[in-house]
Amino acid sequence: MPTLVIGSGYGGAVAALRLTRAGVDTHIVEMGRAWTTPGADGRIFCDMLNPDGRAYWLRTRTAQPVGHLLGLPVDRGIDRYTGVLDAEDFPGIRVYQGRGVGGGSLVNGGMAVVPRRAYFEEILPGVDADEMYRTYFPRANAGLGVNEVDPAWFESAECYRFARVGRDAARRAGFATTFVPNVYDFDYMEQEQAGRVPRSALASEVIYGNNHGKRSLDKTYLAAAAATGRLTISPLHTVTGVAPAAGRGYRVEMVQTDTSGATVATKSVVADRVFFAAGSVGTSKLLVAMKALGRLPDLPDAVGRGWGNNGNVMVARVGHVWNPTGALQSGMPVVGIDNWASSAPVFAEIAPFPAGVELWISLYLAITKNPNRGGFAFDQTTGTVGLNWQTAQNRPSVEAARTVFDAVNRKEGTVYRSDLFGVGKVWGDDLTYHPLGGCVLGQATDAYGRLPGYPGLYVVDGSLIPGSTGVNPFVTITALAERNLDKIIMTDL
Ligand code: FAE
Repeated sequence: MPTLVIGSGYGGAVAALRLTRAGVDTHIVEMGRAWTTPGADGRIFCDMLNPDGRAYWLRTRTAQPVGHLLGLPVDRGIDRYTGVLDAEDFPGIRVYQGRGVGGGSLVNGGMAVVPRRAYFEEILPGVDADEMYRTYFPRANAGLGVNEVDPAWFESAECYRFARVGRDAARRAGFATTFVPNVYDFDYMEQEQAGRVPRSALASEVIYGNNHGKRSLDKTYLAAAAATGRLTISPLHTVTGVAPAAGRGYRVEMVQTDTSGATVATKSVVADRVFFAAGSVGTSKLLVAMKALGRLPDLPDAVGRGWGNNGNVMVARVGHVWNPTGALQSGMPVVGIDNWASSAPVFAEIAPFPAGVELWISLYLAITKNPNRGGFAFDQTTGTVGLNWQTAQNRPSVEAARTVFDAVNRKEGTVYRSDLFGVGKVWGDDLTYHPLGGCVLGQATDAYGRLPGYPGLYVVDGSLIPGSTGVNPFVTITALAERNLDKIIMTDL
């Protein structure tokens, strides 16, 4: 019986590579589709200016992170389809996640950031930081194909005018800025800027997928795992239940859907080992439901707890007419404002606004140190799992971000935009790209992601991280998965 992995994002891809390389036949079950075949327009993914069904997971209307412009809603009707970006709505927050073979790597901005060591030690004190920074962060960066923008090219590239404008304003207000590595191939991007190859990052492609240039997991970890000949992937299969099987192993139940989301079959298999890699929300929802329904009754009470939004908050400033941000903007951010070493820590990426026309908008996604945490709970009446998180819990993030951007505005003589996140709404405080936690390492699991009481069940994704990493999270998720898989393969297999 093969080992089963639920989900094909960072945790799932690392598990698949390390298990198959260790000689273990591995089967990934992934609810989204395999993004390998082009649509009628010849492209696999649609761009941000012309979203269609491929953009969103089972929605009939787009749910854009920046949902307004000049106070008017910008969302539009689309076909209901198993699209690549899920905007999952909970009462206090909208959580964006990738859906498809490759998980979040299909839709994210590719920013590959190793967390500050002191903060990593603070959030995961039980993990040997020496080992992480010596072995596993470098291994993750190599496996992910991380590269850096050429600083000289950056200074002259038309597509990074917005980033230079944002950087210079931050510096004038006294803040440090830093280049941020990325998994997008910068050689390819230079060719895009020069007009020699089809454009992707420079054609408003990012959160609905990139047709070129991006080293998403299907091109890195998952491709390497497939090359072993030991990996099987079942896309458009959603796991709905996991419980001990009669005899040994675990029975895993799933539904197969078509691209309209309709069920075409229900299936169940028995696996000796199951790795939960459905992401912070997906893994937490499954485990909380299994505990509440008495299918995995001995799971620790810590399952479902310790969820956070990585302190995400978005904000934008109005630029000066004489200092344009550029009609052509790369979808991949490469500069961050680093004010972490302050009493209100902020690490803010200078984000593109790739509308294709000049808008003088400086947009930021701030990562802050928000101590508030939410939790998942099973609702007996609906039979679903909800997330207890109130928008007001994001206030510390807004306050921290305000210290930075008030200072920038003061220095520049500029103001916030209040037309992008709603009418008269300055802060994008009710959405996150970085769900973390819900099955925290060393609390809901042992020190390596094993679920106590259930030998052969493991958690391997962002749900292990207690709500915050202080930077964009996928390098941390990948490195931690590498560490845990090393241990699990050595001692359990
Ligand atoms: P994830 O990548 O979400 O993978 C989970 C997989 O499991 C998905 O493919 C799901 O479809 C699948 N799944 C869920 N439930 C089930 C089920 N029941 N049955 C079968 N399959 C299931 O999890 N992070 C960065 O570090 N840098 C960035 O620049 C960045 N930008 C982002 C931009 C956007 C728009 C978004 C949405 C995220 C961004 N992130 C970024 C966050 C990053 O993508 C995220 O932390 C990781 O993808 C999480 O990795 P996991 O392995 O935890």
